[in-house]
Amino acid sequence: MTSGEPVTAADLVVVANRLPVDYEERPDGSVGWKRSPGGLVTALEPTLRAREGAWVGWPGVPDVDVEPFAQDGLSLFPVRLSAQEVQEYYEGFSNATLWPLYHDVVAQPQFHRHWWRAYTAVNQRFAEEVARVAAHGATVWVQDYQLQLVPGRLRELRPDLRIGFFLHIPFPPVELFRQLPWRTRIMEGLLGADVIGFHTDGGVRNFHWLAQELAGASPDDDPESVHYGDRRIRLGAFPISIDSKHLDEVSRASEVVERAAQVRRELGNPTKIILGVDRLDYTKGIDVRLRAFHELLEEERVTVDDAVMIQLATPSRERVEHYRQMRDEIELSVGRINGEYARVGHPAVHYLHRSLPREELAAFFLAADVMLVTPLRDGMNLVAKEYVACRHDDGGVLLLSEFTGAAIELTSALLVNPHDTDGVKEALYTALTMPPEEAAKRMRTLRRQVLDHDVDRWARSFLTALGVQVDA
Ligand code: GDG
Repeated sequence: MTSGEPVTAADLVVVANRLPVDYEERPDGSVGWKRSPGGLVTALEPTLRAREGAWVGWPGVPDVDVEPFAQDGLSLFPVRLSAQEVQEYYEGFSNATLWPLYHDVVAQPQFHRHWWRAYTAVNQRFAEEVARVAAHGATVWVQDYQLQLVPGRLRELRPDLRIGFFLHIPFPPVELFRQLPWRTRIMEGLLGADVIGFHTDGGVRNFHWLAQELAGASPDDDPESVHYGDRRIRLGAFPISIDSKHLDEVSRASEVVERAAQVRRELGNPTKIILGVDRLDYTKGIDVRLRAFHELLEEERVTVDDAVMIQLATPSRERVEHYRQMRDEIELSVGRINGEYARVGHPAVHYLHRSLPREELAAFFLAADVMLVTPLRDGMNLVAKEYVACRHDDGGVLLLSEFTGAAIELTSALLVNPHDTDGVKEALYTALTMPPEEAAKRMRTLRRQVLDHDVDRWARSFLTALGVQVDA
């Protein structure tokens, strides 16, 4: 137990690397908070507000001391990180060690002891802050790979808490995880939780094996549980989703429908619009789809009058070296394709390296005849689900990598192996030439899945497993 009584009556505490708001220093010198409306906030907000909810996280800017504050009935507790910690714990260990390792080593993970030390120190700080704010017997829900040591540290500080952990990225195959010099410490950290959630059964299986192999956990009659010390820990697949009904409504708004038609006109009314929307990340396989499109143009199976491609790439992790390199490579490919196949006023690939407002994104989804989602590895991939939610007209074809969590649910998409360039190319051609009746049939099936399984259902099922009473 930490010294002293908890400073709040918070009985449900979410812990994530980032707060749901970003600290902002404006050009005129004033400071304030900007909402960063991720799916997680949307999913958890109602439950957090209905209870005495709190959120612990980093405000997104280094070296600022911010007092806890309340916003719309939710208590926010900022955790301070120095610029060096951001570099070593966040950009280093989280994004240049764990991220590539957990995504099947699609880039080489870097192992540095000083990054690990920063990761442990920051995880300890998060755990201490939660221990300070959580009410006696409260439920704590820890999010994602940046905070895997928090459950263990927190249990030492506050054995009275009920602790859940959810991993938003894949939990890797056994042989890959075993490369990590600090593998046992990570497993012990995670095993501090009462419920550990993954997107897929594959993650559960990998974890189940490693918990026994590395941390000495023992199996239970239930294949989704392990025993560790005197506790029984529940493991489970909880595939995350989106606010499907809301997005469906957004995409039906007349401004969005009109904007989608305008996008098509602005592109010169091509027969087909092909779309990719991603954070600019080497796991997303943006190069894979550019190659497939390039080859179809080369083979003269499509022309720029038949099909144009739009690639929206949201800037991401620009200080990490792998990301800088990949951006250069993608921009080189786009330049090359346009150099060879564009006509003046008619680029083959329209490439935007920026973030767009949600309504604009919905209009692009609605305009796109073919949506390309080709990650080499992805925990879930929400973009695929967002595309489906926007197609209230049952139009459009989703081409989806088998290596996404989403592929397990969205089986009526055209599933592809992103490592197989010929396969992706043929699937893209199939998508471009698919009879509308077949496309609509597939889309109707996809929509049933996405509309029934929304993010609210995800949050409820996890919290119920954790023993939280969730109102109907
Ligand atoms: C991680 C896991 C898992 C993108 N561009 C813009 C924009 N976006 C939004 C999308 C979508 C989100 O960003 C990206 O979510 P993803 O799921 O596709 O990917 P990650 O960021 O890698 O997320 C992933 C997820 O966590 C949840 O557990 O699915 O596997 O890697 O919502 O729409 N949003 C706006 N403008 C843009 O330009 N407004």
